[in-house]
Amino acid sequence: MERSPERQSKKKVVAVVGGGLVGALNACFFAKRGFDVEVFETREDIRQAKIVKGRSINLALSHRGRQALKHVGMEEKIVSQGIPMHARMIHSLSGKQSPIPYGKKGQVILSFVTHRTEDAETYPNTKLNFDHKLQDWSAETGLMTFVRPDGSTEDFQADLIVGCDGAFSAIRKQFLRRSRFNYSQTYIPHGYMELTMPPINGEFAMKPNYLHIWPRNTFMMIALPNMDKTFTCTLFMPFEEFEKITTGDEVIEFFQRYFPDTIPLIGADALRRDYFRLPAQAMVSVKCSPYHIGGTCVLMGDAAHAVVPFYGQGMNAGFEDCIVFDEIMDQFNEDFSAVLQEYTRVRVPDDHAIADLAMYNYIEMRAHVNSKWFLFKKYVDNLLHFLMPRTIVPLYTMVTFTRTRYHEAVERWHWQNKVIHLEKKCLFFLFSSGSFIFS
Ligand code: FAD
Ligand code: EGU
Repeated sequence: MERSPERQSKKKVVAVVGGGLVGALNACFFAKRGFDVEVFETREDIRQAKIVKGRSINLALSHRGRQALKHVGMEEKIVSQGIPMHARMIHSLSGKQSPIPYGKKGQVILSFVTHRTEDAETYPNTKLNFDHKLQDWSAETGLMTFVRPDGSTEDFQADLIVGCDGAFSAIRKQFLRRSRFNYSQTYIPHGYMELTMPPINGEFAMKPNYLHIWPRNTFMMIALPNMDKTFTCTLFMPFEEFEKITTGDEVIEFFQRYFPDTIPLIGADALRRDYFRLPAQAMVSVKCSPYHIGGTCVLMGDAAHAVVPFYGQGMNAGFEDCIVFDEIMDQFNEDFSAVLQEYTRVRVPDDHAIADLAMYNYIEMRAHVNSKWFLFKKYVDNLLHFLMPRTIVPLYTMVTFTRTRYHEAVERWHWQNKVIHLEKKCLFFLFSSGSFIFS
């Protein structure tokens, strides 16, 4: 069956491939502009599914993501379904908990659970096509072929194809065949595993309005609160170490050694069982450019830039992609070839910057970040900001609580580090020459 874009409306047809977080939001942006939007998603419609398969991780939503939701009038709805976190809670090995605020009052990040594709359907000019897996497409004609669960295929043609199909993008495969397309992907040696911490006597097992962190160099655990009073704990460690643990007793021994305070909270029996339920998951960093082919296809979200999760920015960056694209649509009057070219020009440096930052933070955390070091670093960050609020703004503040372009945040960070370094030198000089003079 072939569906053609000739409809009553003369508006162009936009096909969004991938109905994940970024695809669903993007559909709203295009629908708001009045395009005919078709979303194609491999998975079945989760509203009808009996069991929701796979993992539904909770994510930290911060300023960039919220701004994007605001553009399509969804900020309030999503925010009301999330839990605000105004500080990190650092768990030391001894079980001591120390909070470090993110910033001023009102500077919070939100913990919320994903899977909101259905929100896109509030627009009448948007159609959701679940059970549609993109198999192949042509950059020349814009013709896409989808496979249905029964094995049949379906073709579709659109004026614009928006590839939001995640880190292993099928849309991106066609880019790879072309000349002058840059591409790199890196798997990090760490994997992650999710464990649930249930409520105790109907209440959160730990303080809810925090991002709980157990920094142990190579091993790290993070916990985010859920609306049902559980926490989702994410354990990060090298695959090698995951594989070393093969029995329930070894799981307990491992937790006893590194995360003893969590054993009674997760429950020893649950730990023994859940550790072996799913294998550890891999994390990949993908960078590429350009993001477009002519005036017919553009990549956004993880399809364009998968980042490792060590800045909590993957989804936020993908949501910001949608705003940036939308702004360029205004500037270039919805002329796709001009818009796509400009989008690549503007967005590549920023997405590459956040990919690099996230990787840098991964390397730094695994190298020497234990709870003392983490507390010390954030304390110094916040102190310098307090002393010189205009000169020194912590990097995470620029990344998490502003829409400063990612590449500018990095430049500013380098500059600030030079200033700090210079001040340290001056202080040292004053101190040492002073003690020399007075000695
Ligand atoms: P995805 O969410 O991967 O969606 C892609 C969609 O495309 C899927 O629904 C898939 O079924 C569909 N699809 C794939 N192939 C096809 C095909 N051939 N045809 C049709 N459909 C297809 N980000 C944050 O901002 N904050 C966080 O706290 C955070 N924490 C994270 C923690 C972990 C452990 C990980 C791994 C990531 C984290 N991220 C976080 C990153 C975030 O999950 C991703 O950046 C985000 O999900 C990307 O959204 P997306 O829509 O681009 O891709
Ligand atoms: C990792 C996995 C603390 C959810 C980076 C901070 C993260 C999240 C930090 C995950 C960390 C790390 C920042 C936020 C956030 C911190 C941040 C990381 C949410 C530099 C569900 N990171 N994350 N930085 O500052 O800017 O608190 O899985 F441990 S939110 Cl790794 Cl702000």
